[in-house]
Amino acid sequence: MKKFNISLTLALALLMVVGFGVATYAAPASNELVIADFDTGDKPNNIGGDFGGWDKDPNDESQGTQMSFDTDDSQGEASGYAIRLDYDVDSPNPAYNGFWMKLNGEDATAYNTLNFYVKGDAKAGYTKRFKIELKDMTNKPSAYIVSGVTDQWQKVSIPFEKFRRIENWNSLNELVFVFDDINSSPKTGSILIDQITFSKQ
Ligand SMILES: [Ca+2]
Ligand SMILES: [Ca+2]
Repeated sequence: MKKFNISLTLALALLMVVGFGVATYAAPASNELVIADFDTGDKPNNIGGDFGGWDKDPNDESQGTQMSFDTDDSQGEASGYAIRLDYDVDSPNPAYNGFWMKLNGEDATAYNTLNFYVKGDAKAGYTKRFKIELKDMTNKPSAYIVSGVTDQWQKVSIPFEKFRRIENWNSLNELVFVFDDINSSPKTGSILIDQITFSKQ
């Protein structure tokens, strides 16, 4: 019996060490939630949401956004696969299109900043400006203009308070990237997006 007790004591001690190790590892509360890193090269995003390109008028072949996965060998967090958006708002008709991503009712109350990486494709050309819209479950779009895009990866961080029409941060519906014939210059080009996150700053 004594031997058993010693074994049990050792086992408990080992369990405590392992348990403590796990607890220590998990202790720093994550202050960043990855929404999409695209690194599987497939849908859905990291929180189970669908995404894709959208066109104002799918029957108008003179405009549209084609989404594809793009490998990128850049350093840093934006790596692996990224999303490539080949946009065309050069049309005789009013033109806007882009990229949508479902947020699946994500509760963002623990965070205060939307982040993503962006770069333009030097070969294809790219707009330095585009619009994003964030929507909660009421679906009222809160718009924000992203500017200063270059042909190098850069991190864009937008404080939540810029999205003025969001009422319920505990249940977000969708993030939308918009190319339109007002903000996009040139009117055809390619933008890459990667590592969409919420963070607490
Ligand atoms: Ca990536
Ligand atoms: Ca066109």
